[in-house]
Amino acid sequence: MRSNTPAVNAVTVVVPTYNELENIQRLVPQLLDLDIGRPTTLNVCVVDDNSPDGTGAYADQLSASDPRVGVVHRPGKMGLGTAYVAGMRYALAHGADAVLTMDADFSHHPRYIPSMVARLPGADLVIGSRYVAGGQVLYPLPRRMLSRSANAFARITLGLHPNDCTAGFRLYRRRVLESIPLDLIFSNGYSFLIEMLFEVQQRRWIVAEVPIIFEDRRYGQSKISRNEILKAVYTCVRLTARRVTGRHMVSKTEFVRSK
Ligand SMILES: Nc1nc2c(ncn2[C@@H]2O[C@H](COP(=O)(O)OP(=O)(O)OP(=O)(O)O)[C@@H](O)[C@H]2O)c(=O)[nH]1
Ligand SMILES: [Mg+2]
Repeated sequence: MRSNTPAVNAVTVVVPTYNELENIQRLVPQLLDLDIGRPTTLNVCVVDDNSPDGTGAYADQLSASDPRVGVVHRPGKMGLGTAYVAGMRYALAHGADAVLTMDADFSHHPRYIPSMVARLPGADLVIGSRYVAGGQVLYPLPRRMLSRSANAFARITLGLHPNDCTAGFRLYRRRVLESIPLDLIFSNGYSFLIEMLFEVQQRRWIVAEVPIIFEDRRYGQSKISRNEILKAVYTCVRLTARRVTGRHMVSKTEFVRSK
């Protein structure tokens, strides 16, 4: 287990978006109004994939009126996993000590962010967790069952310890992201979350969970496809093979360093 846990001064919230105009109009102002405990500052990075509904253009307006808001534009819908990576890279390049990822649709409510930041001392990754005491999922039953099964499958096949392994509501310390060669993550969609957690656990970073109540989106449409289930299974199989063979991802820079 790794131990020393310095205080964080700057948190960047990464919000991937695809057609989330109604949500982003509400979410970003709420994020900027949050009190996450002085002297920690909060910045926002919207990663938009050229949303036809104008989410990206709206995010640009927010950015022009408040320097705490940044926008990463990508030319088309390229998947949630690479959107997270683009946002993480932006945040690290702009001096973030910690990076929080969340959905735009209020399933991850900003009200939980202060408790996630407060949990960071003593942890390297904090998960906004649906599956610890006090957590809950307010989805219709079939979606709840799907979510539970995906989570159980990932935990069992990969030996992951956290209760909620598929949550996108996460707060990573900078050093955690710097320890993982993000360019070598192979999962692009929602299974990116499973692969990232696997890499975090492999490196023995300390993971904490704080309970959240996950609500269904009120505005806009879901982007998750049936394909994501197959992709998650593929991710688990590929990572299991890596576990069994004892081969871990090594980036070119790590390789050079270790020679
Ligand atoms: N930039 C980018 N964002 C994406 C992409 N796919 C999904 N998102 C965003 O990722 C977040 C999660 O997507 P959702 O469609 O809410 O997925 P979900 O929460 O599993 O599904 P719902 O239950 O319908 O909400 C949202 O903020 C989306 O706008 C993508 O390809 N690119
Ligand atoms: Mg959602």
